[in-house]
Amino acid sequence: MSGVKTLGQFIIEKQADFPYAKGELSRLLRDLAIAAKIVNREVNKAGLMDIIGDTEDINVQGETQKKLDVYANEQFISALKSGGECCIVVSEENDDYIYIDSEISRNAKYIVAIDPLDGSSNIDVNVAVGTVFSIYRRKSTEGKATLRDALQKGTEQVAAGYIVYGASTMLVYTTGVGVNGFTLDPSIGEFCLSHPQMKIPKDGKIYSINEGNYKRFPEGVKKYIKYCQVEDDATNRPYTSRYIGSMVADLHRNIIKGGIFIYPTTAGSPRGKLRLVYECNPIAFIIEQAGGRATNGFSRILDTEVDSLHQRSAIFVGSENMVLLAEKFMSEYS
Ligand code: AHM
Ligand code: MG
Repeated sequence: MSGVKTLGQFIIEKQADFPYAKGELSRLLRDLAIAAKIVNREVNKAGLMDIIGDTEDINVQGETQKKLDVYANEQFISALKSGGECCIVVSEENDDYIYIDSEISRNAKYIVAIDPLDGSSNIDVNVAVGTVFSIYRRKSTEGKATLRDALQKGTEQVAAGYIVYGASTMLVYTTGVGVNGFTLDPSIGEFCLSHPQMKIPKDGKIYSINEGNYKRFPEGVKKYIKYCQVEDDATNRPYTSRYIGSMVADLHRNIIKGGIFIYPTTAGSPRGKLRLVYECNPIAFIIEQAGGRATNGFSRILDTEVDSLHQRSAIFVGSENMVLLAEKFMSEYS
């Protein structure tokens, strides 16, 4: 085990970086990591078990839930309940926020927003899926935490992370002091530091967008896609198109290799598809901490006012220079 640093060891070492270093945030991260391991175990077994397939429930977005979405949601909520550091959970799978009403959680200082299993339509075909989470400090100082505590701007996040259940399972997180990535070693059941101080390249040559929606895109996005496809040696074009349809997996690849991920507004979804609170904000925080850029095509994701738990947003995220150029196309043509 020499030379290996586990997530648990790393979190304890880094506790002094936290603005409120009493150990609660460390314990909260630990709780999330425990649930991630349980979800990972089930995701890995998905092809073997009679767990694949739609349940009859429809989630608040009107989409059919997969059984593993439900399972992942239960696991994360249950880990947060028993950990005692979180008073409110906002989840993609629950219409309303969940107030944790227990003796140990009553004075808890943190709020967690989570998409327990993102990209779940990929499970049936054995393609990577992910979890995205965001952590806020409770603002109210007395009584029960309220909806207002849950509707904080992205700039207020104290930590955010994702787990990608891929060829290997990785947990990547930030507490606002850089981004670190840990790979799950299944033989010892621990996330081990494998990608310290992750930095996204300033430029890249991968663009990730669902081009099937091309005709419904804003003019600026159409023009940017055409720019990516033009041959030009000086700028290394044409770029490569890569789109998995699992935001976490698409993002993770682009962080490592350099690239841009775009989910714009479309004619059918004028506010975008992805959800601000538990998809765009955590991803934007991580990317900015890795040296990249995240906007809605015009302004910074993290500065967006949050009006509702399931609010949607367009997102342009990734290598700084690529996002800047896409924004230029947006301001010129959209
Ligand atoms: P989900 O939260 O219902 O899984 O939806 C989010 C997913 C993202 O992971 C992915 O980037 C996007 O939806 C793909 O959408 P589309 O199929 O429209 O390209
Ligand atoms: Mg999602």
